[in-house]
Amino acid sequence: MFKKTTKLLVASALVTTLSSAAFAADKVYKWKLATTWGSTLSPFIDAPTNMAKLAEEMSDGRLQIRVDAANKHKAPLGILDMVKGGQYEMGHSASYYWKGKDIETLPFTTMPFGMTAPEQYAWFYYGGGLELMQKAYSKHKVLSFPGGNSGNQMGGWFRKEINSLDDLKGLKMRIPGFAGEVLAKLGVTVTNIAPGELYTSLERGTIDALEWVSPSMDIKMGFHKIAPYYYTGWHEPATELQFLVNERKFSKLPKDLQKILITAMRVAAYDMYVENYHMNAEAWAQIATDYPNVKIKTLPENVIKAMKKANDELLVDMAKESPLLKEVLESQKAYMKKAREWTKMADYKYLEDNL
Ligand code: PYR
Repeated sequence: MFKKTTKLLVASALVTTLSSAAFAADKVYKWKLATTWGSTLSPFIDAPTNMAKLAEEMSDGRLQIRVDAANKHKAPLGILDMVKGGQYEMGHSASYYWKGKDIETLPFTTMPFGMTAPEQYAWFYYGGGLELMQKAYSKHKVLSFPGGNSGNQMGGWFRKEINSLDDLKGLKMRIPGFAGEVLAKLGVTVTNIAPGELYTSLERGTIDALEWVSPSMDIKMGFHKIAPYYYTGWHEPATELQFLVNERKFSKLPKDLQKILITAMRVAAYDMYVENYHMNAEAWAQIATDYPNVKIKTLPENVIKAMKKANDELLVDMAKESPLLKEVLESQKAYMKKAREWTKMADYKYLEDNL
């Protein structure tokens, strides 16, 4: 009798364990992601959209992520707050947009005169950058992952030519991130404006100049119709977007779905970088054929020199703000020094010899 009861108990415990395992494997997680980008803002919007599609396919429908574009949630620059607060499980944006709230998150997008995209990706994945980014976001109980890179950006659209440092004084320009700090030090009135309002702000004269991305995304915005001077880049050599994930929600996902999510983010990020390169090549060719009035310019040497000096001074100040910032800036500097020697030998020398 005792034996029979024990057997029954064991059998029923087994059934319970198996059915709860089956239940866990069947459970569908329905998440939401808020992004800074409008629903047609390719290729930025493609990174979260493709990531969600991949995650759903790889999980056989167990992880479903709805992507809400800025037109839906109406808070394009409030992504960190919404993920931190748990209204959204995930976000997709650019870390430097919340430099006013948490300066420690600024360096993970891009830095003026800093690393190029391949250098920065190497730093993120193999040079300790990803760990430092998680450290910076841990106080918000948010995880952060690379979310796609624009590569080297153009310096922006100006209504008037910049011939001297005096031309910068009093200029009103939309430019986010550390580059905004550099220009502010040289007398520019700097502001950040969400992508959806850029054209109107320039058209109405709220700003005199702006930088957005590069031909891939700029031409469709129509800036060339109202600001003919298109400057070459110095300020954003490798703009990395970020996926943000609410840490508590992530910890509740089964291990396999966590792995699927991380893989989907990494694949989608890489794909956006490549897609943007392709779109740039097409749009750059289009400028030559369709928009001959666009005037491609480079800032005068003395202006670039002054920007570099301001940048170096501001980096010294920034490193004093917190031990973590000091660690991040030192890590970026050391990594760039090492990687740049190879970039010069590989890409630069190749182009020099074969152009
Ligand atoms: C910008 O806001 O300017 C970006 O490049 C993301």
